[in-house]
This record gives sequence, C-alpha cells and structure tokens, in this order.
Amino acid sequence: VEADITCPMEVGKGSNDKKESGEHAKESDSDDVGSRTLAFPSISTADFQFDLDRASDIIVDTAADFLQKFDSIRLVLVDLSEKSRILSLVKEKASKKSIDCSRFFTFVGDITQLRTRGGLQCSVIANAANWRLKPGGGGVNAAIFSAAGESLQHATRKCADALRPGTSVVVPLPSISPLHQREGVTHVIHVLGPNMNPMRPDYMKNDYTKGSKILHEAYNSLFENFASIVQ
Ligand code: AR6
Repeated sequence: VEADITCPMEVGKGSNDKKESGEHAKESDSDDVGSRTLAFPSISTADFQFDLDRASDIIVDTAADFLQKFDSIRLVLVDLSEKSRILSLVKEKASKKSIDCSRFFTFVGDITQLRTRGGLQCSVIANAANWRLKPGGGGVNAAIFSAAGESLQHATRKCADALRPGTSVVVPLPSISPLHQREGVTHVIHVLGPNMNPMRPDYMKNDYTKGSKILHEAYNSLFENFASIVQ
C-alpha cells in the first residue's frame, strides 16, 4: 500500500513544503489526535455509482460545516489509489474553501491498514455499508468486515439489524478484533448512502435531487455520530 498524505490547502505548492510530505502525519500523530480522528471512504461513489463531481461537493461542504462546529477533531478521506478521482476532486474543492488542512485531508491507503502501512492513527473508521449490514459484497465493506473478523459481525448485530439510506450506526469494535489490536481501531461507523446502481436494492433511478439529499444526510449522520464518540 502506497500511503501518501496530501494537504488540500497546499495543492500546487513546492514539494519542500512540510505539509505536503509524510512529516505532517508523524508530527501530529500522537495517540491523542488519533483518538479524535475519523477515517472515511467516499460513500456511494464506487459500487453505488453516485456521480463523483456532486459527491465531492457534498463531502467538502459537509466536512467544512462540521469542522466549524467541533474543535479538535480530524477528518481524513481515504481511497486506495493515488489516481483516485474523488480524492483529486475533494482536494481541489477543499483548497478553494478556507478549510484547515491539518483537520481535513485526503490519504491514499487501505482503510484497514492505516496505522501499520500508512503511519496514520485513526481510532474511528467509517464503512460504506449495505442496508442489511452484511459482510462481503465488495469494496470497503468486504475489506473492513474481513480485516475485523467475526467479532465485528456480532458487535454490529447488537447495534442494528438494518440501515436506512442516509443514516449511520456506531459499532464499538471489541478488543479481540484484529483490526482493534493491530490498527487501534476502537469504533466502526457503518453508513448507508444512496444507491444509483440499478443492480442493487433501492436504486434511485438517477434522481439526484433525492440522491444528493440522502448523501448529505449520510455524511451529517456519520460526522454527528463521530462527534458523539469523541465528546
Ligand atoms: N480502503 C479504502 N478505500 C476503499 C477500500 C479500502 N480497502 N476499498 C474500497 N475503497 P464502495 P459504495 C473505496 O464500492 O459505492 C459494497 O458491496 C472505493 O475506491 O465500497 O458506497 C457494500 O456491501 C470508493 O472510493 O462503496 C454495498 O452494497 C469507496 O471506498 C456497496 O458496496 C466506496 O466504494 C456500497 O457501495
């Protein structure tokens, strides 16, 4: 996994700017900040086929509002590849707003290996879940359930049986979970975004008025739930 930290506010600046290098991660990577950090994937934009340009606006707007309301928390949008278009769009749009890039940035890496492979401590991670909260399927849901082991399935069942689009649920990750032990992940927040893929349940038939509203609600729910853990 190629982990690379990028600072939305610093896009296009010189490469010797320390905020563009890995130093930035190590500098602020105390356990303390790690316990106030949420790492999240882009909800609905891969298997669920939500438009990337619209999704990036929603991510940046919702994150900016949230950061204004809560001090001392950090949000990290994660994707697997340096070529991720959603990461580029979010970086570009975040740089146009006055968002503090030490509190909101993008990161290339596997969300299940952020500490061990990326040197980034994030105690809370979000999952782009399915409505039944089932393991497998594909994408980040399959990766998180697989890395966390069976204890995540049991812990999830204690919290909820299903999710409505636009909502999320916090699941405390048992300390026996390999994801807890290895990566220091204490909570997984399952989020269900709008589905634009005709092959999946609850297909929204290209209705972006409704879809955008639901994606916005999904991120609000995710961030509010994260704040409730941290506070
Ligand atoms: N680490 C970081 N990011 C990842 C990883 C990973 N290991 N794996 C994927 N991504 P998706 P959705 C990125 O498809 O569109 C599942 O089958 C990926 O590149 O996981 O909300 C569920 O069961 C993309 O940017 O979620 C649902 O049925 C982002 O994570 C359905 O897919 C989300 O992609 C949910 O679809």
